[in-house]
Amino acid sequence: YIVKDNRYSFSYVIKVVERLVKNQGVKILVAEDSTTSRLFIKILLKQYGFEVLEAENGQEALAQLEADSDIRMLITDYNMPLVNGYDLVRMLRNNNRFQDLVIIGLSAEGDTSLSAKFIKAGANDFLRKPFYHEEFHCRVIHNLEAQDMLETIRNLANIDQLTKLKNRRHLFEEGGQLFRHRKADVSLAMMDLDFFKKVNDNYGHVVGDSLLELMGEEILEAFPDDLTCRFGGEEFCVISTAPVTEFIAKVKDFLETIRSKEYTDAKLSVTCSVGVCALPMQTLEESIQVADKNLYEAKNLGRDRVVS
Ligand code: GH3
Ligand code: MG
Ligand code: MG
Ligand code: MG
Ligand code: MG
Repeated sequence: YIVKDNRYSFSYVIKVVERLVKNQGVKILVAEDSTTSRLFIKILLKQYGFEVLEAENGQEALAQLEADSDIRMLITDYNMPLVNGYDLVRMLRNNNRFQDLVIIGLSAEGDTSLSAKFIKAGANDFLRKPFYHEEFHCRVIHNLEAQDMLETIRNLANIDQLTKLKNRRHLFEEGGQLFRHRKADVSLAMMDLDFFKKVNDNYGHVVGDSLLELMGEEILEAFPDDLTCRFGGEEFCVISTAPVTEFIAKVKDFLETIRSKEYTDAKLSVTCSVGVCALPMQTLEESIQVADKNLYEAKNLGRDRVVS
């Protein structure tokens, strides 16, 4: 399949081989009622290294997508019994869970308005049957690559590269939403490592950075269900929708955990001071202000504690 066509340049062949490796284990669902058409698409996708799942109609496809969140792409025919491809795409795009699913619509020649229908409903791309293998391959790959790039960009925009926690930009976006659409408790903790400057002064910035990285891991582990961010420097912010007392208990457990361990090759001891805003505030900004005031007090009272 790769070398058969001598129009391909060497660098293109290399790219295809890399892609074959990358495609291993990537799941694609093919929704198509025609058995021959489904088999044909399946064979092509398998040649490219993909794992292929099949559905005979839109209803079956929806059930499979709901049961398996690892499915990256849906290739769907238009005319199918029970639920057609267009209605399937509309249902999927109305559900937040399926926003990142890559969708390619398919339909037989003659249905000229269907491509517009599919794309308007939220499909990423469209192919008319019958199609050339090369075009099919390119569209599948290009759409997956675009999705990968989007994912990379999203991560770069929202994640702090050192600690792997969410960054400040994401905090204000997501945290702001949490406050605006709040149903019950929203608590916020501002955390600041104690005497962190000494770590840098005594052991250097590289060790300081490693310690921050490890603190990121500890915070992710201690607050798996909460919004965990690096606010800046050695300050972190956690926003939780758990009941306030439960949240404060978790913060205390976190302080106990880091207090009892040694970090990096330098076997560093580290503690942290925390200010919690447990009041039902209207906005994220107000909540941060209260938490900051409590953090300041925690520092003044001798550090390594929570003030709420
Ligand atoms: P306190 O207990 O009052 O919070 O003392 P502190 O030394 O932690 O407080 P201060 O805010 O004065 O110092 C924080 C230090 O954190 C200053 C800065 O050198 C260090 N820091 C901030 N960001 C980074 C980083 O990304 N890497 C490293 N290595 N150090 C950082
Ligand atoms: Mg059909
Ligand atoms: Mg600080
Ligand atoms: Mg300080
Ligand atoms: Mg500090």
